[in-house]
Amino acid sequence: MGPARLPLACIVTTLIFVYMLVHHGASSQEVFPEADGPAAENSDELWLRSGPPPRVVDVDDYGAGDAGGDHVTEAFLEAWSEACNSSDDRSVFLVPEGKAYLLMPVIFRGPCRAVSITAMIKGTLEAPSNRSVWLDQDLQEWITFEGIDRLRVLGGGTLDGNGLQWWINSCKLNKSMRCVIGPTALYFRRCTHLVVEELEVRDSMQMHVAIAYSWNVVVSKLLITAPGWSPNTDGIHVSNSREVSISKCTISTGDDCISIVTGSMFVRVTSIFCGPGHGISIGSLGANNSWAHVSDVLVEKATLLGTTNGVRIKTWQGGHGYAERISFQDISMHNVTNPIIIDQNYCDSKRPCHEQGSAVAVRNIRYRNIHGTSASKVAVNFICSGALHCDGILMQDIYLVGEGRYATCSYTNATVVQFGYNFPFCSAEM
Ligand SMILES: *[C@@H]1O[C@H](CO)[C@@H](O)[C@H](O)[C@H]1NC(C)=O
Ligand SMILES: *[C@@H]1O[C@H](CO)[C@@H](O)[C@H](O)[C@H]1NC(C)=O
Ligand SMILES: *[C@@H]1O[C@H](CO)[C@@H](O)[C@H](O)[C@H]1NC(C)=O
Ligand SMILES: *[C@@H]1O[C@H](CO)[C@@H](O)[C@H](O)[C@H]1NC(C)=O
Ligand SMILES: *[C@@H]1O[C@H](CO)[C@@H](O)[C@H](O)[C@H]1NC(C)=O
Ligand SMILES: CC(=O)N[C@H]1CO[C@H](CO)[C@@H](O)[C@@H]1O
Repeated sequence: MGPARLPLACIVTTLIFVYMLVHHGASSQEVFPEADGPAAENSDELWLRSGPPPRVVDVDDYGAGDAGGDHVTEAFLEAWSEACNSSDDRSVFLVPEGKAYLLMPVIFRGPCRAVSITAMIKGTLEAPSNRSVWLDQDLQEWITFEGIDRLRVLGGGTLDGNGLQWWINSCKLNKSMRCVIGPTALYFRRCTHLVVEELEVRDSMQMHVAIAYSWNVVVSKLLITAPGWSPNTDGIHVSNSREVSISKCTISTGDDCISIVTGSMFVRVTSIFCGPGHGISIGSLGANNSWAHVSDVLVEKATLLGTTNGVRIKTWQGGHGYAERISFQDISMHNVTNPIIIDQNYCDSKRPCHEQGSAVAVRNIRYRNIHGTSASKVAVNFICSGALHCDGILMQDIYLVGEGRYATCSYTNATVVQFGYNFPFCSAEM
């Protein structure tokens, strides 16, 4: 950049800054209207109001406690049917404390007659370890809640996916194995006004918690754990859902702590501890030339420890659509390999991905107050597509140092605007 163009660049920079301040400052309330307080308050109002006590349906009353094998699952389904279609406004589906139940793949379906249902899981649910249970029937979920309005799932209990057999037979770890999709431990599909809180989900076969085609969702205080080497064990996976709030979760797995993929809008992620794992990801998006979109995501107050990525946006070449208005702020990184990364050339297939003429657009991405240590030299890395450059990346008050060496910023095909004190500083492309 020549000296004559420098003042112009400063003016442009300042204008963009003022624009973004006004834009973000004014809109943060509007942008995330339901995701935080309001949803929870409305729900509590409904559930905690005085009136007749809720109908409590205990799975042990249907023989779950002393049955074996498939009978446990039948008992759970009978109890669910009773709770779901209770003529009382409120019902509780209870899994009592101090017991473990071996539960086969099961779908708890709505719509329900009860106005609101609380699935109170106090005991432990164990998944069968034999993979044939899923593979023989081509199933990809363990416990699913589907098509339910005003469901709360909570209680302090544990869901144990017993995933070891899936991990050691994964084609990711052993190239001679056939690639199969493993089940998700806890799946929510087409749920509205959903609350999921205070549960432990561990050792899932593949993803731990998935939220799909849902609206107005509050997830909090989950403890999600699996070994750092377990393949594809994402913590919380959000797709095709809007107004989702995820807060106060501790996630240690072998893949993304949180992944947010296509069809997701107005997602707020607050106070997350992540590590080990692959960090907090938007994407991947645009695989197989697909159209994808994610917008209005806020990730704030996260701590990442020893993860392979910190905050990441990943898109495949050849895709279409966009990832836009995404903010990452107040994040602390400790020994993270790629603390800040956008990768528009993401490729997770056995065959190499060749260059293509289209890309998922990545624009209006903000990084603010992110500090800590990088395990690799390149702490900030924007690998953008020649087909469609990353547009409107704002960096403000970034401070990332290497473990015992300098950290750098590297970017290609991106427009980066920097404010405040930034280290490493991203200098223009040579
Ligand atoms: C609730 O009742 C409806 C109507 O009888 C029925 O179709 C539905 O399957 C029931 N739901 C459950 C979970 O039993
Ligand atoms: C798993 O289940 C299949 C089919 O039910 C059975 O043939 C196989 O022996 C079981 N494997 C183990 C390790 O129990
Ligand atoms: C990979 O799988 C093959 C059989 O499919 C097995 O013989 C081999 O020991 C496995 N390798 C490792 C490293 O586990
Ligand atoms: C892309 O399509 C191929 C062939 O249909 C399929 O095998 C592969 O799993 C797909 N990849 C993704 C990431 O969906
Ligand atoms: C940092 O991470 C690297 C690789 O992820 C690891 O080898 C190293 O031991 C870690 N350092 C500390 C101080 O934890
Ligand atoms: C470094 C790099 O990959 N730069 C690419 C940016 O995009 C243009 C096309 O717009 C390519 O020609 C460059 O190679």
